[in-house]
Amino acid sequence: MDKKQEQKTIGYEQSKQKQLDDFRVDDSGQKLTTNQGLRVSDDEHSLKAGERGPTIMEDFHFREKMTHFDHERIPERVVHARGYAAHGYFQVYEPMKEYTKAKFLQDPSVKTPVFVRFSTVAGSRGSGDTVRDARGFATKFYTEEGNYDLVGNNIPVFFIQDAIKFPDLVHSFKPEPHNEMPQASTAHDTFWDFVANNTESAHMIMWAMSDRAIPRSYRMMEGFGVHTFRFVNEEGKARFVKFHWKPVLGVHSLVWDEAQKLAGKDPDFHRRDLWEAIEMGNYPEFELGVQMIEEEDEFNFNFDILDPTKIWPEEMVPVQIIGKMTLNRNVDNVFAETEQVAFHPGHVVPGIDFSNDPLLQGRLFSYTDTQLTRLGGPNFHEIPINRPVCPFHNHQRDGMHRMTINRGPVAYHKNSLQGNDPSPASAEEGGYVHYQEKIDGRKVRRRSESFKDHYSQATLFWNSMSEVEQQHIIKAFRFELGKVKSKDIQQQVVDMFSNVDQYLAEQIAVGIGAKPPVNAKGSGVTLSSPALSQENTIKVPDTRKVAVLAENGFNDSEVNEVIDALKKAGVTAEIISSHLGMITSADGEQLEVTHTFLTSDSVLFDAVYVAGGQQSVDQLKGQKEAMNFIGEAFSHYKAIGAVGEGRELLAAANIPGIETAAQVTGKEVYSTSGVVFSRDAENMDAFNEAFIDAIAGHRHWMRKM
Ligand code: HDE
Repeated sequence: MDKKQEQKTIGYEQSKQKQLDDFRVDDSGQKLTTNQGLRVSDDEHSLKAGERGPTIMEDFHFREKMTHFDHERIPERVVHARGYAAHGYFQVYEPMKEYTKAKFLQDPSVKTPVFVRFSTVAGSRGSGDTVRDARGFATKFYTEEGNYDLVGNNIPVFFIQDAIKFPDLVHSFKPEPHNEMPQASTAHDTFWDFVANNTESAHMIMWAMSDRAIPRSYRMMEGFGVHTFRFVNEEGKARFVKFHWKPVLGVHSLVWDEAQKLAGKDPDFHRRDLWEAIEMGNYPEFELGVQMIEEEDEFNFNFDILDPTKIWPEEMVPVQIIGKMTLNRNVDNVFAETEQVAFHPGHVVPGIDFSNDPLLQGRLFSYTDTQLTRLGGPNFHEIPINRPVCPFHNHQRDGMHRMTINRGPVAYHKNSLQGNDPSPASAEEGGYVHYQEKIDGRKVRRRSESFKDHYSQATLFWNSMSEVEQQHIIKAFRFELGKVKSKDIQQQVVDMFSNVDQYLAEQIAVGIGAKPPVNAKGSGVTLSSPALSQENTIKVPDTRKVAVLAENGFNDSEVNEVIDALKKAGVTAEIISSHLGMITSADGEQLEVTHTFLTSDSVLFDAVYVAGGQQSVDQLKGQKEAMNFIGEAFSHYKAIGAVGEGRELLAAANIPGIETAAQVTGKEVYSTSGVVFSRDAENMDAFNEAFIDAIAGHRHWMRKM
C-alpha cells in the first residue's frame, strides 16, 4: 500500500497521529545509552584520574551529556513566546462546494487532524498566563492537500494597518529596553506613546482594555482570522471571507483583580485548564464560522473591507457556522510539539486565497524568516509536528538538520533524466493557482484614504458594551495609564479617546488626574453590535470548577447530593480543607481532601459551596483563610452556595443580606445575585438547581460593592 492509500484507509485524523507515532519514544524498560546507542554503565560519576583527581577529557559520556544540555534552549518566539497547544480534529457540517474548493471543507465524514497553539503576545516564555493581552489562536489543519494554517488571535482587529509598523508596535509593548520592565504588560510609557502617535490603534485598544484580554480559559475565547481572505470555488468564482472560531462554552473572562492574583497563585492557569480539560475528557470545542462578501459588494460598506482595524459587524454580514473543531489529545512533549510548531499565514490550500490587506501581505514574509532562526535552518518543515500528512516532493535540498534522504542525482527542474519529476501540477491535478486579481496601480508608499477612519468602530465597540463592561474598560485604561509616568502621554491618550466617546475620555481623565478633554466630540457613531458584548454569550455550567469548603463534622448526605448534582451538570467539585488526607463527616463517612487553603485559592475556582454540618462550619469560621476564600469569590462576582449551617459562614464572611433575606422571604431556598442557600438539607433538588443556574451565570454583576 502506498502512503496515500494508507492515509485514505486509516482516515486523516488518525494519519497524523500515526505519523507522529513513528517519532514517539517511550523509555520505560530501556537501558541508558549515549546518542550512539552505546550502553552507559555509570551516570553519576565523571571519569577522573583518581577519586579526588581531575576529570578526564576521554569521558565521552560526560561530554555528550553536557554538550547537549548546553544547547537545549532555542530562541523564544519574538512575539507569542508563551503558548500551549493540543491536537484534535475538524469536521465540516455541509459541503462548502458553492464557495470554496478546499477539500477539507467538502466531506462531513472526514475528520481533518489539527494542531492548535494558544498564546499570549507580549510576555516571554516564562511569563504568567492571565496577563492583559491579546491571545494567539493558531490552527494547523493537516489536510490531504497540504497544511493549511489559520493563524489568528482572540481579537478580530489589529493595532496597525501596515506590516511595516509591526516592529515599532512590538518594540513599544515589550519591556522597555533600558530596564527590561515591565514583563508581559502594556502598562508603560512606550506602549501608550505608540498608541497616542498611531491613532489607527484605537479600535484594538478598546478590545485590549476590555474583558476579552483576560479570558477565563482558552476554551472560552473566540478566535478570528483578522484579515480578509478569499474563498475560491471550482469555477474560479471568488468571495471575500473572514474566519471566526466560536467556543461552544461561550466567551467568558476573568475579572482584573482575579487575573492579577492568578498570575502569582498559578502562572500556568490557562495551560493547566486546557491540559486538565483534555485529560478529563472535557474536549474543548470551537465552531468555525465564515462571513462572506461578494466581490461586487467590495465597496458597499462604510469601511474598507481590507482594513485590518475593522470588523464586519455580524448584524451586517452574518457569520455562517460551517464546522466544528474538537481538541482531544494533549501533546506528549511540549518542546517537540508546542515549541517547534511553525505556523504561517501563507500556508494555504486551493480554494483559500489572499486579499491585499497590507498587514496580511507583510505577515507572509515574516513567519518563515523568524522560524529560520528559531528552528535553526531551512528544514523545519521536516520536524514531525510540522510535516504535512500528504507526501511532499520538490528540488529543495540540504541545509541544517536535513532528515529526508533524497535518492538519485536529479535536484532540478526541468529535467529529462527523471522524466521531469517531480513536476508542477495543473489546477485540475490540485496545483495551487493564485486568484487572478487584476491589479492596476502606481508604486507608492501610501495608505488608502479609505483606511483613514480610526474611530468609528472603536465607538461601535464601546456602544455595544453593557454598563459593567464599560466600567471594566474605564478601569483598565485607568490602570494602564496610571502606570504611565509621562503626563504628556497620559493627556494625549485622553484626548485621543475623546474621539471615541466623551464620557469614556472624561472617566479616564478623572482616574489618572489628567485634564478632561476640551471640545470632545466622539465619532458620532450611535450604532451598536450586540454580538460584541459578552453579556450575550452562551452560558452553561459545563466544565466549571467548584470549591467545596468542608472540615471534620460536615453533613455527609448533603455534600454527596451536591457533588452528584454538580457532576451530572458537568461541573467538577474539589474539596478544600485545612489539611490534606481525609475528613470525617458527622456520621463517620470519610471524604478525601483535594487541596488545603494553603495550596489553593478562591481565584482558582468558578464558585464556592460551603458544606453544612455545625462542627465543620464552626471550624471554618475560625480560619481567616476560609473567610477570605468566600469574600474573594463574592467580590469576584462568583456563585456561592450554602446549605443549613453553611449559611453561618457566609454571614460571618460578611456576605450581605444573608440573615435578613432568609427571614424576610421565609423561603426554603433563596437565591440572590448568585448567592444561593437552603435553610436545611430537606430541599436539595431545589438548591442544586438554583446553585447550578448561578454557576452557569458565570458572574453576578448586580452585586453592589
Ligand atoms: Fe503574528 N507573528 N505577526 N500576528 N502571530 C508571529 O511568527 C507578524 C499578527 C500570530 O503559536 C511570529 O513563528 C507580523 C496578526 C500568532 O507559533 C512572527 C505581523 C495576527 C502567532 C509574526 C503580525 C497574528 C504569531 C513570531 C504584522 C492575528 C503565534 C513567531 C504584519 C491574525 C503562532 C513566529 C504560534 C507569531 C509576525 C500580526 C497572529 C514574528 C509581521 C494580525 C497566533 O513571524
